Amino acid sequence: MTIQTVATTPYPGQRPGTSGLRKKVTVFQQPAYLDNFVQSLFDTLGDCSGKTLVLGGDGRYHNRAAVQTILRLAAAHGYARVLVGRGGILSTPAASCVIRKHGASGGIILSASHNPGGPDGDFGIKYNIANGGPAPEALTEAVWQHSVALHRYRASDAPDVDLDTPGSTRIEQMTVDVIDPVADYAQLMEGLFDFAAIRALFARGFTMRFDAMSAVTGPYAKAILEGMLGAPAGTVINAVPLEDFGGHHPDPNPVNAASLIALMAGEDAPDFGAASDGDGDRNMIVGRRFDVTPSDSLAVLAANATMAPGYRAGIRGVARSMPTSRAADRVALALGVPCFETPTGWKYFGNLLDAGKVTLCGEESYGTGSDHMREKDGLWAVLFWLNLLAASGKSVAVLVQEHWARFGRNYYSRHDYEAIDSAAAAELMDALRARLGGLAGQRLGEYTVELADDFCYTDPVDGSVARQQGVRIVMTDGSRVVFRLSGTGTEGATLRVYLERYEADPAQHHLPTQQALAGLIAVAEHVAGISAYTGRAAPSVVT
Ligand code: G16
Repeated sequence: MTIQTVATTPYPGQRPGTSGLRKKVTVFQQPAYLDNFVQSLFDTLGDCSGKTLVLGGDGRYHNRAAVQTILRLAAAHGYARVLVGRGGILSTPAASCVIRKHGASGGIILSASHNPGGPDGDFGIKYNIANGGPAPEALTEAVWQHSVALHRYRASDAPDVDLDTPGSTRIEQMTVDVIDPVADYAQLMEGLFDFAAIRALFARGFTMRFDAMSAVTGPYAKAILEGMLGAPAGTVINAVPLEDFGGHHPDPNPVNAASLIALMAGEDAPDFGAASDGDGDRNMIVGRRFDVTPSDSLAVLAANATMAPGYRAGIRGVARSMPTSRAADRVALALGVPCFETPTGWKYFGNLLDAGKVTLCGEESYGTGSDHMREKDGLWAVLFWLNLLAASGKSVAVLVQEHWARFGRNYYSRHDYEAIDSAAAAELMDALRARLGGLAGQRLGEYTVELADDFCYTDPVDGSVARQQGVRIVMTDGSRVVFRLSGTGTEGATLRVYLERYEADPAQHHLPTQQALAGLIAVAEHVAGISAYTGRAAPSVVT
């Protein structure tokens, strides 16, 4: 076993996006592609000697090979200890939990989240810092800048480590501890929620279906829902993580989790349905014949947080990404706590959480979380809902309808135009930006524009500035249309159009969402010329 210095050639495209570096598996399989990126990361981090690193991924194709590569590089950079999940598995929230609990200096998570897996699918790598959260943009940009001039990497030539047997081994001077990927996370959940009340709910015959989509959450959901909480066996479906997710697109929304939605719409629907994504940080909540939008989920959790033991003292504030509906803003106002609007990307919540300014955060992209860690957390959101259902004795539908009656309803939808031509997408955004200055005061359909800008965020904690984070057109009645390009896709560009309309009158809360938003959908097309630029008559995904 010796440490080798290996000459390498830089890859130009190693720039992390919204959440780490995501590329096709075949890109990651190129010679030294992963070695280069990890070397750039370690060079950027500086002295790693004596430190602890957490390592794991969502189990997708290439996960195991990548874990072995990273272990060999970590050993060559002086890490004292690496905690790796058994089988190379750690969900994103579990990795965040383990980093914090064991005082690690950071962690590497191998995942392309909700993107499809398998040999022709996507792979990804992201680095989380000592607070357990995604690396800030300053760090990921520095890694990328370093990668373009990289000419060598250093790695041990040690053989593969046995990832399937818990216990300790060594590579060079570094200890590799293979740990149970579920235990620390399950313990954290037990401290936040009223497990006794949820157990009693299941004991009374409450029924649930949790779709793990053949991705990483299966073992966590089985252990917690069926093991600790006594839900009947079979409550968790698609529970075994598969390298290709069994062909599922592990993106928990009504389009990709269509079978769960169909089950929940049926006559014999369970009381509660939920799904999670590839790496376990997203969640979808479904009641019997009642889908909950992620934006509403955040608002309902915020309004009822004190029902859960971990939040009994109340919440300090709420944060949501800019395109997420403003439903949570109304709750924050009523509670007398601040509501922060951040750019898309969980990394922007980190400073607010660390500074104690917010307790709950959420995004329209099926992500919800709190200060219990620094990632969004799919199963946590499901357990929070179970806690509310157990404590209130109400159904999902009643909880949300009562919420609307009190705060008003924010009708909300996202229209995605996936895999469109990148140049056309950039032109659309440029043309839109060029129009912004003249839009305020203009009448668009039944709406009048109050504000039109390209969202710019100044972090209230460290003063860092993030520009061009999405074009928003806000109407005088609070309705909004937001346009931005996705930072997580791997094929061409994806245009996201976010539509929101506020309705205070409970008599108007029953409309089908797309019907309620029809006027704004027309405004979006009129303002941005979507079909002309993209060549698409309709979005590819509507959620
Ligand atoms: C990531 C980020 C989220 C973001 C989502 C969608 O989620 O962590 O903050 O909302 O991507 O980003 P975009 O609209 O740029 O595609 P995940 O679950 O993919 O890690």
